[in-house]
Amino acid sequence: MAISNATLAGLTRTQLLEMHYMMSLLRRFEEKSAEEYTRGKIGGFMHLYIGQEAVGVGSITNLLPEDRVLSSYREHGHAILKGMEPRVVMAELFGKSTGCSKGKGGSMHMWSNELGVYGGNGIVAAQLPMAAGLAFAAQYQGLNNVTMCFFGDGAVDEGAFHESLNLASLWKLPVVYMCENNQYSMGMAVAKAWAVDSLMPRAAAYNMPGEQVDGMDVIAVYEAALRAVERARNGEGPTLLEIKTYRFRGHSMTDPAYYRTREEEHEWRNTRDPIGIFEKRLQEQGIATQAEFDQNDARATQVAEDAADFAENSPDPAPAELFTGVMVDNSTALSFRRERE
Ligand SMILES: Cc1ncc(C[n+]2csc(CCOP(=O)(O)OP(=O)(O)O)c2C)c(N)n1
Ligand SMILES: [Mg+2]
Repeated sequence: MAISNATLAGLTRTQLLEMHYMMSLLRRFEEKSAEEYTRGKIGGFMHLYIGQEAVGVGSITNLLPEDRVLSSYREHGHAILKGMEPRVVMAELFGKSTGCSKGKGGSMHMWSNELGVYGGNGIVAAQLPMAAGLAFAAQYQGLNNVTMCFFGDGAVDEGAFHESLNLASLWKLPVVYMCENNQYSMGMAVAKAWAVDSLMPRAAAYNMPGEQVDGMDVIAVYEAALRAVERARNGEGPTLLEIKTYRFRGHSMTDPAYYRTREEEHEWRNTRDPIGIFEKRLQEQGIATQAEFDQNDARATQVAEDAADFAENSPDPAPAELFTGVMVDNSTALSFRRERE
């Protein structure tokens, strides 16, 4: 099929192919992480983003380098999309000194002040008030940056969600609240946890615009996030997006997923894969070819492999690192250690 100059949502062919590449990269990166976890190279808890790639890619594509991203523990992809090198993310997973947190944080603690990546948060909903705080600081300092905060459907029943949305709306803070509704919080189905079947009444409760979005359609996410980011940047305040998605794997690496059926999982994987849906659309509109998708996928696989090689060959943190970057007075900690030696 001849390749046209057609665009989708005002995005050029190059931009669309880049989005496809990033989705492929997140998929291959997470698959590689799972493999390394099984080999015992990665310890602790690890939560994968497989199935949810369209959410991160569609939304973070709208951000500028000075904008900020906060997320839950399912954040490897968000960090990569905000500019963190896959090598650095993988090294953090391996607990190596070349990781973004010098190997001291691991899977749930991707962080970079320079890139505007403010975690990786293990406490459900902890990132929501921090996002409001960052957005308040930006507003107070007269900066024009936007804070984008990702969280799960489980976070919306925490008090921190309500406190944050109320203040963000009251003070018209430049923040975008992105609920990745993957329909389960650990083993709890949304239908069994929410008294309402949509987040929209909660947006209305705080006088905040809200939108429900198909999270398996990267273009739909892109367009909704674009509207929300523009509102935030224009001083019109926060938006709450409920992005409907599905995680293809368990909650974490050790989840046998007894709370849902294999048929349900297969149905989503086979008919609602966000990468497959995007490829079909790009092909149908004559924007890109299977050969280009294969090329992107091969590159993504190679980058994920390279990240794992880099992590494997990186040094462990030096023992002295135990006493740096922690919230104690280092001199006290060191003298305490000397006394005990
Ligand atoms: C305040 C708090 N309560 C409970 C937990 C235990 N916990 C870890 S993940 C999780 C489920 C969260 O689900 P959701 O917000 O939907 O995110 P998802 O894992 O689906 O991405 C729970 C209850 C926690 N980490 N923090
Ligand atoms: Mg969830």
